[in-house]
Amino acid sequence: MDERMLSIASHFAIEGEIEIIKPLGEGFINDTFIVKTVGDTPNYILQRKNHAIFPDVPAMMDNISKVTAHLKEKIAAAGGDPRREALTVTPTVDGKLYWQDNEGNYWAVCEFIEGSVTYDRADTPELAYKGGQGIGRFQAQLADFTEPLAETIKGFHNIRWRFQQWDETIAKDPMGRVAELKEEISWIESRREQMLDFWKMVEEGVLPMRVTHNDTKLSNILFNQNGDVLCVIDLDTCMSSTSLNDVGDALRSYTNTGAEDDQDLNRVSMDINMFEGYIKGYLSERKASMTQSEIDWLAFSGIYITYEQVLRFLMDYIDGDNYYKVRYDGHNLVRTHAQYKLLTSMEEQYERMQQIVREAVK
Ligand code: GN1
Ligand code: MG
Repeated sequence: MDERMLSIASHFAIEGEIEIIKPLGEGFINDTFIVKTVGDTPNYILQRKNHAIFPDVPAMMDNISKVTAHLKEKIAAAGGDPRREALTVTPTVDGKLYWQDNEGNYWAVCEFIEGSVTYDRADTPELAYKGGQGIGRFQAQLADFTEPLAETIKGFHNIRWRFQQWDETIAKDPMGRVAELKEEISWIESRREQMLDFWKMVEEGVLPMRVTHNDTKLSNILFNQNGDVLCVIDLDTCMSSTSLNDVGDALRSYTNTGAEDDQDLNRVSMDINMFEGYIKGYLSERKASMTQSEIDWLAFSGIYITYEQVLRFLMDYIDGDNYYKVRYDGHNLVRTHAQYKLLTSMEEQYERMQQIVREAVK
């Protein structure tokens, strides 16, 4: 086994004897490993947290620790299993939430939840319903969480801040790519005011701030063998924001008939049945505590976050692929095109989306 990985893992309060450490999954940001132990002791997830993207990893781990403690209280009170339905952070042997190696990398560990299933794509509206229920419940469980949370990534879903980064990146044009991207850039510019108008409602308090997850794509949800949501994972971006961001990001992922980086745009569109499933599942947990403004803008949230994702992929392409991990040259541009196709499909179906929300809240 990789001696270096073993030595990193040895700094954490891991029960039992380590059998193997292997890479896991395809996160775009962190490096993730599974740590298997011999016999009945738990297995673990070991992650190198991307310090370039999360400038204050200690503050991020502190957020995660507080949020999971709160979730565990709620789960226990409802008769659930706190160790399976919320993440359990495994501290270092000296009680810290992370360990820093001599190259400055930050590492963190949590328990692996056995018998859980993840999906990369939603195949049925029932799965979308369950996913919506899962995030709705997550937000509801955190509704009375009042401690301040650190902002782990500045302006994460704040389009005003994203435009500032965007304008700077376009002006710099470090790879000389701007000239050949006239059409793609016009996709962003033509919707700038509309998106700023939406964000203004967050800035002015028309849309309330809540504790949100901010990265609610399908693969960040663990399901159990019965197909119910077990646990919401990847809490790195848990902060306060509008609850609509969590719905929007989930819609971007659950409703897509193609892949996020599909090369065949004919495969990409928004499946309205998945939309309906997700919205109904979400409302089943959250309807009672939503404001009218949140309900009114629920359908638009999918458009907002998908637009933001087009901007982020395109901006990273222009910048020279420094943020997202890419598997091939031009990967971020392929992602841009695929997400733009999804955006236009949502825009075309927006009226029907609004109608579904209106009927579901009746
Ligand atoms: C990233 O961390 P991961 O791979 O779950 C990104 C999300 C994007 C997503 C696109 C911290 O998610 O915002 O929507 O890729 N996370 C961060 O798949 O930037
Ligand atoms: Mg993430």
